[in-house]
Amino acid sequence: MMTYSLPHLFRSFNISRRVRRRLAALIAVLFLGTVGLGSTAVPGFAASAPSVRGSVTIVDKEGRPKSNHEGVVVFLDELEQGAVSAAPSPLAHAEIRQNNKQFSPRVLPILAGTTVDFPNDDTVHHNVFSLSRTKPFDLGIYGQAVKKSVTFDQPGLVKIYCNIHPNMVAYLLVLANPYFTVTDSKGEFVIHEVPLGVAIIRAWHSKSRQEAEQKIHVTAEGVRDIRLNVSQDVHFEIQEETISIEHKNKTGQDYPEKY
Ligand SMILES: [Cu+2]
Repeated sequence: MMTYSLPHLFRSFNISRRVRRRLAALIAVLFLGTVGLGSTAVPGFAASAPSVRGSVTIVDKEGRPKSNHEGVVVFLDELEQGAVSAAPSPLAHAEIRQNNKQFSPRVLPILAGTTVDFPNDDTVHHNVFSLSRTKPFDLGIYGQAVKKSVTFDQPGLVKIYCNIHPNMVAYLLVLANPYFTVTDSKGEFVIHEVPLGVAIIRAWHSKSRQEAEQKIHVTAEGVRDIRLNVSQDVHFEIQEETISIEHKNKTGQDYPEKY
């Protein structure tokens, strides 16, 4: 149905989310006006789907809050049946660049089915690879301005390395639905236009072995006025652990001392 789709109709145009929402609200008003329902909510018709917002506090091993809380992936899981099929389709391409001998971004959530491009911005060569169960691949050695791509069909974590530079690491989280985001430096997040119903919200941090999770019930209760957005507040605290990024190269050997 049209439950969450209105704002997405405008996604293909190059206009901001705020403008899209305004347009969606306006069209919903027109729709309600046309059929003469006034302010009565139509069952299953949440013109402006609710958002889930909240914050993540990253604490160090002593329990002290860190100064920067960015890079935590927050996503919805275990959605009710039908919610995922109503979800918008994925971005065709995402990107992890090789820049200054680092991957950028270092943490990237994507929807399963998305193709990720790996352009090399550096003057040195890189060899991007992964031995992950989710998606093993080896892009071979390539130099500046070359871009290679991989499509990730299966949900799961993909740790990505460079076979030449052992300090290069990226974490790609391939997710089964598009309801995900990454925290900003304050640890704040918002997942827009989420489906109604019960779901699990999870927070994943590369420096914690355990995902934080919480059950939420997204409701449209009180969404009589379609300009209103119901939002839920969720707070997580994640404690960092010592997780070594040490790993073998793509053939299972140690990296040479000099590289
Ligand atoms: Cu490299």
